[in-house]
Amino acid sequence: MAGPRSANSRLPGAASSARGTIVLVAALAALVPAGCAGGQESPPASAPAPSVEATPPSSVPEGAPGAAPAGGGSAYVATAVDNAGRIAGRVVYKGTPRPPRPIQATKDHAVCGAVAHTDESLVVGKDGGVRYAVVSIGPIGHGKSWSSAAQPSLDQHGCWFIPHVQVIPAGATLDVINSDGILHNIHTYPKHNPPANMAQPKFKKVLHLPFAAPDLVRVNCDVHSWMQAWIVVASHPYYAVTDRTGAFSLDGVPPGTYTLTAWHETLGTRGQPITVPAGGVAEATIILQE
Ligand SMILES: [Cu+2]
Repeated sequence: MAGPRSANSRLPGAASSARGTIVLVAALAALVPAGCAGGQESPPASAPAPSVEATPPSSVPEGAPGAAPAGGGSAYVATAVDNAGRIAGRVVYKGTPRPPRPIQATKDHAVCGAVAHTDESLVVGKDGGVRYAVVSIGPIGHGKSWSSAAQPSLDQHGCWFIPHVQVIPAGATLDVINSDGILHNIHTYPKHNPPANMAQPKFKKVLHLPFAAPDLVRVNCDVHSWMQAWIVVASHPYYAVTDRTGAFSLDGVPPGTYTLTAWHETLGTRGQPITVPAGGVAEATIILQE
């Protein structure tokens, strides 16, 4: 059914006037010099003027979430990293963001309406910081190992997916948890992994979803149309999700030059070059716009 979230639920490949607008913006951004595309937001003085590219959310360029590994599919190799550097920066929205839209729970009110939620498809904080952007570098064939993170999970709590956006390693199995004690439904829209569409009744507390291949996966609940999350299945550990200030940090980076890419579900993808000094910090500001 057409829920209140549908307008922002841009299916990969789905045609819409909104997407058309983004395509146009992306095309224009690709034509103008980098300094113009970046508007008034200037990168740190130490950073070179970036060349930029912007693509709609449904497109997956190399280096972005869900892109095939560089080097014709060669696998990432974890090694010791000498003189590792760090990338620190922010993803910033250009323009005046629309106000957060309250979510109207249209069923299961006792559970779904217990806590007020607002739409998370574009969350812009103070100073234009964009939350829930996924920042990564590439191509990179070797580097640090994945940190021994806890088992990745996606919780359904108050008819809300928590977290809204997360990065998991390719080959991981995601625990999908039903904390609500009501019927939910897990419906995934992958490009490189088998899709899932299964009910999760109240007695089924955990479902296990394996993701073998790098991917960018939208997740919906067909019972509650406003529920949406994103899973980035990554081929290497140099990924980060921006916080509510738009900040991110990537550490343990082998010195060198990469493409630094930010992806956001509504604002699309933008890449710019970055050089990480041996044992030092490279700073970057990535500007996204609708
Ligand atoms: Cu649900």
